[in-house]
Amino acid sequence: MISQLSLNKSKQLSTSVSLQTDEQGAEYLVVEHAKLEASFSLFGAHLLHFKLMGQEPIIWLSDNAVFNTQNAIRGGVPICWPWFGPANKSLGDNLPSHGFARNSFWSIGNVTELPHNAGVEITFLLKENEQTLKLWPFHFELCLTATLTDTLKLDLQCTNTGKHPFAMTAALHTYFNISSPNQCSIVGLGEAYVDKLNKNDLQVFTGDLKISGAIDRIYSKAKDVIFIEDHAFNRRIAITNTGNDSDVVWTPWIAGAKSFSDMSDDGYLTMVCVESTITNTNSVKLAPSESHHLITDITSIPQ
Ligand code: TA6
Repeated sequence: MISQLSLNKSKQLSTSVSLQTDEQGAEYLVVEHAKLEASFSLFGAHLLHFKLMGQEPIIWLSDNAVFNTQNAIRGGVPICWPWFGPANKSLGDNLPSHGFARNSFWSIGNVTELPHNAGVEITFLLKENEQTLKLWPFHFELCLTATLTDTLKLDLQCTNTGKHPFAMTAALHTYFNISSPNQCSIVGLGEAYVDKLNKNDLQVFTGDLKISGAIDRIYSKAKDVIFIEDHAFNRRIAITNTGNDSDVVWTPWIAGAKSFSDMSDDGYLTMVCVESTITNTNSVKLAPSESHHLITDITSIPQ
């Protein structure tokens, strides 16, 4: 399933879900179900793999991904929280890009086999600890609920468990597996975007997005479903994002792929990120005991 890893089963958690460990003792959840296969790293509650039987994987993972439980894993669905992109300078220097959730050890909440053999639902939990409090002085609980059926739904619930309000930005930073850029287009994006590769200029956008070069764009939230149309894989991937204020599209393209040691030089040819994001610091402010859900719901529709 994950060729980059050599795993040993340590515990069967349910009919289709097992806890496995790699040679360094890092823990993974592996799902082997009649309808689907999937895997997660508990480091980051990071979905690494999702594939429906009879289809190409929906989620992309770098051939050169590093599993050292220190750096974020390249590919899958990194959970970027409590900030998206670089940290606010007021928090200090040398803070990790995209927050600390993807570089933290999460615990397993519940593992549930769904009725009628429909799939599985797994929850992962993270709360503040000594390391997170050094980076970000707030008490919180994160609960990622992964519902794996013939669709993939990731729901990140963020709860303020402290006595002080906090603002957050975030991303479910999904790397999608595609046949090749010239066989794909992205349809249904918002009508304006900030172009991070062009002085953060605000651009008006209509029509389908072709993938023919580096892209790093923060789109206004889509009005409805976003589709990745993949003519060579004969499928449309339908992406419904909720609780987000924007959708980000990113591909590093040739130069970017070359710059990442954890991505092969041609890795850009089989991936594109379409992310469910909260990028405006004014969008989500949680008072004590308040919660927010950031969700991405992904379906593959054969054509
Ligand atoms: O979501 C797009 C982005 O913010 C890009 O600017 C690029 O930095 C990408 O995320 C990957 O970030 P990472 O820290 O995972 O290398």
